[in-house]
Parts: sequence; structure tokens; C-alpha cells
Amino acid sequence: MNSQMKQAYIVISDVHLGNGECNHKDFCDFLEWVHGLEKQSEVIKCKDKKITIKTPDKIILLGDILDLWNPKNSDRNNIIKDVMKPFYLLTNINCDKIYVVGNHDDSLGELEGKGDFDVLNNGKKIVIYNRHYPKKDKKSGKAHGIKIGNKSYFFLHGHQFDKNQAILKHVNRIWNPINWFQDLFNVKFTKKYWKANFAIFLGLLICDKYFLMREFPQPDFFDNLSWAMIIGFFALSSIPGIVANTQGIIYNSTKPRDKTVEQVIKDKYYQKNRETIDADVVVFGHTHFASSYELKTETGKKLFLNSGCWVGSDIEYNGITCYANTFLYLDESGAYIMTWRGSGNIECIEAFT
Ligand SMILES: [Mn+2]
Repeated sequence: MNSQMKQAYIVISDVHLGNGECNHKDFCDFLEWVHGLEKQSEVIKCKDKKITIKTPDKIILLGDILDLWNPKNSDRNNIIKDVMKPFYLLTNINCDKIYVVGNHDDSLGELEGKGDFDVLNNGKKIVIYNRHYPKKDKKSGKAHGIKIGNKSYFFLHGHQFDKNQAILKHVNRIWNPINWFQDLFNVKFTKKYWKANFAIFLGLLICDKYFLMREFPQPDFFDNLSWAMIIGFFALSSIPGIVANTQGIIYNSTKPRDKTVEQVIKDKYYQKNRETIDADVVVFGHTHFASSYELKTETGKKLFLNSGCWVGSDIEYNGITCYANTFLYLDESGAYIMTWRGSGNIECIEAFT
């Protein structure tokens, strides 16, 4: 029992590896620092308290770690490029990793339960959870939080709290337009020549309308079909390029970002799930705003914590700083929102003891 009492978790979300705004180098430096905790723990000041950051027993990767939706230049090779080093560094850290998928890495959810890739050299595991960690109990339909110290914690990415995302989720089960266009765009020929292909496609359309139909008032069926196939080929090899390169702009304007935990919870979307989560603390990411909110319910209080992001830089909203490069540290003494300031400097933003 004693070993269960002394536990340390590190929670990271919304790194968006592959995205142009991802703080890739900072994230790698941070992981190297986490690896270093194995040899020596770090003592930092949090208000008037001293906290010892120990080497973690578990790392929770809380969604949107990879950006499969919106990679730089829509090119998925940028994800592969960005992923190499962080995952190599993660492997070196001597603890199990829990990967809870978010909306930007939603398709990884298909890997849940597909076991044999996940044991690393050091005997540690990386386990994928499609929705949340821990899973719901099949009988009661309830999810019981993980006990760390005297509090229990429940982890989910948080797009489940986001109205737009929740509607999308239903559609996405059958057809996910963002992924679909990304798939079509990431065909090498399309990726390389979509602009030229689009010019050819337009050219063919114009030809079709103004010249060919007049020359051949009644073209036979097979002529028509092969003509349609040629136009179709260039359409298919160019339109995904246009969609993939504009959806980033559209997506950015509808981003769920920059909402504090209070705003998310007061939006009432959480209500739906509330009876099924049996935990003192609900941890999520998604909005890129490391913050907290305490909700008073009929049964008591529930604390909501947001793990923030590793994208962009610190921004101020209505006098509140939204930090970049944030993580949560949880141990038997409490929960802490922290920010990586570079070169091993950690700043504590909020403490819950
Ligand atoms: Mn998200």
C-alpha cells in the first residue's frame, strides 16, 4: 500500500508535434530534464511551500500530442520529423506512459488494445486510451479515478467538453472530412504538384465548356467517360491541396483555444458526463490554457485542472496569463500547474494541496 501512496505523475497535453507552432525544442529539452529526475529530484518553490519534483511513476500524454489534422504545410512528413526525438526521449524515461488521444490525434484511438507494439526496451509500456484514463467500469458504467495521495484523478483530453467537437465526433465516426482531405492530399503526386494540377484541371474545364462541346455536339459515351476520367484525375490531384491548405486557416478561426477551465465548465457542457466520473479531480487539456476551476456540486466539490500546451508563447487575456510550455505535476502532496521556462527552470503557476 505504501508504494501506492507515494506516486508522482507528470501530465502533458497539446504538444501538436508536426504543427508549425509546436515548441519542439522546448519540449525535447523538457523531456531530457524529466529523464534527469531519475538521478536527482528537483526542489522548487511554490508560493511559500517547497515542492520536490520526483522522477515520475507515470507520464500521461493527454491528447493532441501529434497534430494529424493540421501539420505544417499540411504535409504529414512534418509529423514524422517532429515525432522522432520526443518519442526517443520518452522511451528513455523509465516509467509507463499513458497516451489518451485528443481530437487532433483521434485516429490513434484505433490502436487501443492492439497490444504488441507497446512494450519498450526497458520493460516499460506505452498504452493508448481512446477516450479517457482510466476506463469506465463495464458493470456500473462509472469511471473511478486513480488515487494519488488522498485524491482521485480522472484524465481526458477535453474535446468532449467542447460543443462543436462533440457534434463533429458523431459525424466523424462515419466520415471525418479533415482526415479525408489530409489523406487525399498526402499522396506524393498531389502533395508535389497540386497547384499545377489545379491549373490543368481549370484549363480542362474551360476547354470542356467552350470548345469541345461545340466541336462534337454528340460525343459518344466512351469519349465522354475518358474525358471525365481525365478531368476527375486532375480534380482529385488538386482539390485536396486547396482544402488541406485552407482548412488550417478555417480551423484556426474556430479554435476552442484560450478558454479558461472556468469558462469551459460554466459552458455547462460538462454536466452530461458528470454522473459517470467518480473522481475528485478531472484533468484535461484541449483549450491550451493551463488553469483551474472548482465546481461545487450536490455531492461536494470537484476540481478541474487544465494541463495547457506546448504551442506558441505566453499570452495575456483580461489580465490572466495563458502560459505556453506547461505541465501538471501530481503527487501525494497535491497537484501543481507548472511551466517550463527553459534550461531546467520551472515556475509554479498554481498549487492545490
Ligand atoms: Mn484538442
